[in-house]
Amino acid sequence: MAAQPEPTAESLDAYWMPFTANRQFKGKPRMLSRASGMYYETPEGRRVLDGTAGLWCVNAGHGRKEITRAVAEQLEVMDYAPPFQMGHPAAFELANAIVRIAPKGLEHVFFTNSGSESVDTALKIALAYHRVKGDAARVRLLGRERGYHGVGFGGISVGGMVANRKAWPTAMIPGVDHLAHTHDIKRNAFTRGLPTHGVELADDLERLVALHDASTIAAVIVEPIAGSTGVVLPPQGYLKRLREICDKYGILLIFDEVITGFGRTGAAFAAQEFGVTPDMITCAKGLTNGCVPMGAVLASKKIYDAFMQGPPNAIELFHGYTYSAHPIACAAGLATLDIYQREGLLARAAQTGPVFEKALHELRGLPHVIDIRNYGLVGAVELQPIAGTPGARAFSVFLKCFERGLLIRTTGDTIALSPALIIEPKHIEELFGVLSQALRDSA
Ligand code: PXG
Repeated sequence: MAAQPEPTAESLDAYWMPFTANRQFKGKPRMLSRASGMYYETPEGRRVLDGTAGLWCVNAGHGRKEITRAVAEQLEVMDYAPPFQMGHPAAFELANAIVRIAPKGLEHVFFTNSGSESVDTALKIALAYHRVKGDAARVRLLGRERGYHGVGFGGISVGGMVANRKAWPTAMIPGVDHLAHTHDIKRNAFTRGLPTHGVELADDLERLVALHDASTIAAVIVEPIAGSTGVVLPPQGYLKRLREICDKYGILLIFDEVITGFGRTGAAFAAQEFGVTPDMITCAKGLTNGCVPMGAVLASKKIYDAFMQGPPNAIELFHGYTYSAHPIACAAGLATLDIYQREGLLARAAQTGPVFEKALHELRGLPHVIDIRNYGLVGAVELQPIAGTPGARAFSVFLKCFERGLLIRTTGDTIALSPALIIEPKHIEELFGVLSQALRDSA
């Protein structure tokens, strides 16, 4: 490929970049222009090992030809079909393919275009479900501190990020409350796998039931493993306990599996890995290997059946997107699930996980490392913040890694790693070689 011209300050001005320090970036841009397997390439031709599967989404690795072909073919055959009152075969095929790998009992799929839309869709389904059942007083939605559920108004409301509450204090939807988070370095630092301490934090749901009364609560939404707020793992037994309390009070349980879905933990969904079946799962990202935007809500038979009543010509759920089940996204999704199946990728994290875990925990003892956490192919290294400038220490490690050919992700002072499921021991060695040097150099 011909060398591309150097970007100028002017050429970078128009694009308002998301979740990005725009001025910092535009002063010293970090561009990616090609990708294949485990690597990106920069416009100058530098190889960069992708330690984050794009943004937790390219689970089968970059540049999968099967997906390219499926998408190109679908574009040729039919570019678009309206999803309202009309259907196309790939939409039904993909829904069936997702149900085949989903936890037993989750038998229906509603398509969206992102994780944020999946979350808002699931919350709306939860509210409408109780209404169609004649339980319209169940209007409260419960999330958790440090939760991240995307950027829609519903998602930021049930989410527990202070930055959202500071920027949009009056935009939160009413009737929302939050469980305590489960991050507890004092008791659980450097645990391998699920934290030993903290199952009792699930009882915080009992506190909220005692405060609001179960008859007003529609649903609880949690990430089985939270990613965006610094990789927070569920203590052993915690999710099971949440499920029990939800069952006791008729509250729906929603797992937000936007990052844990499609093999990240060693099973298709974290729900299966942790042996807890929610009433709904929200997903996106890995569904299409990140190639085409698409999300989905998986719903139980109980929920779907509750809606399938009333006049046969009536629209049962007044909700949907112009691009729900977009044919191109469906083609990408089908090709992606096919790769996951054929290559056994949905279980791969369980096999590679121990190699990854060992290399990750060898970073213990390096400067400023105050905790290391992992599960499947998720890893986190938490650093002691620099007093007065939270996030600065991890960001400087991020910059050093990128200079040396490794892409990591940082949130606050936590470094998050989520490599593609195709990662091999040689990549693991390269990844931690660069990261440990960057940590040493940042001392
Ligand atoms: N729920 C969860 C659990 C997520 O992790 C979303 C919803 C929103 O998805 P969309 O597709 O609307 O972005 C996410 C997104 C990070 C990071 O660095 C993670 C996400 C997005 C951006 C950065 O961990 N996850």
